[in-house]
Amino acid sequence: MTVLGLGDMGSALVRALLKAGYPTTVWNRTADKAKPLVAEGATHATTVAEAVAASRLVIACLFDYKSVTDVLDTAGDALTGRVLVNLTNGTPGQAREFAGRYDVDYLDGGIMAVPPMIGTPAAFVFYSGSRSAYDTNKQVLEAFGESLYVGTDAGFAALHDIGLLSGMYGMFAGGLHALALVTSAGVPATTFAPLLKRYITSMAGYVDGMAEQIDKQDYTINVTSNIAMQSAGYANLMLSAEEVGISPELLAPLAPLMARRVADGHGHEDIGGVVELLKKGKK
Ligand code: FVH
Repeated sequence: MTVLGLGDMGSALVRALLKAGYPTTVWNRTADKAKPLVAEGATHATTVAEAVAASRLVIACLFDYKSVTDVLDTAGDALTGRVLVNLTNGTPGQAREFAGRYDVDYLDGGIMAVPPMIGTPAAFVFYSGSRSAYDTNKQVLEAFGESLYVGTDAGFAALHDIGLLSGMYGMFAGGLHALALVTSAGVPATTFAPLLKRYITSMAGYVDGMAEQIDKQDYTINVTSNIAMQSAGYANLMLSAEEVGISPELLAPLAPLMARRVADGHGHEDIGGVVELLKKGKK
């Protein structure tokens, strides 16, 4: 196997391959980063072309798509006929455009783990693009964690990755707002954190009901708390932020969306209907 990119994630991928017993050739722009991996059994290539030529399966894990093309454009003909798995974070559009750039069997990937999780059961990775590239290399790829193939559209791994990251950052936004609120009133963050985790975990279960509403475009099913009530309660989140003197900017955008659903006559429905407003695009 060849791994291009030995940042935190690339190095973790190499260690997982070595641990699983796969001979691995590595390349990185800053060559020094290869040293500890060579000490652990990897082979260092001094050029991208040499690294690519060393293996049929080439894995890229670099900073962004521009760095991937900067690197692979120097490989020349060495790439022709290889399987290229790109685990660099990007948008679905970037993945689709990139898929046709080189004469390779292309698989795009989205890693749902941080480096210390690689190679543990907690890690999973989305793949999309060439089905044959996935089927042939699934066993190797599972050295990183569970592999989930999400379709032949090369953009789908990034779509799923960005979807999950959107959920995560939404949770972080709410959590950061909550911690700013309570700590500004003198409650230690460490005292509040277990309560925050408990409540967020129990509320996560409502995603299933929302998903059913969204697929059926019917926000009158699975209603546990109607949006008119939630909209009025949400106004208190904004007022409380003002009272303690913290910025409401992380949570403020949801307030007018909820109010619009209520004003449009959907007050008896669930909050899932906000998705209908988002799908209309930017106002
Ligand atoms: N680390 C994480 O928690 C996340 C988890 C989910 C997936 N992401 C994505 O993985 C990609 C790599 O992330 P990383 O953590 O390895 O990132 P860095 O440690 O910053 O390493 C970046 C590597 O990219 C090389 N590089 C940057 N620009 C160029 C360039 N123009 N030409 C060649 N190489 C370039 C850099 O090389 P160097 O600075 O060591 O010379 C590193 O090898 C990323 O898409 C995450 O979003 C990680």
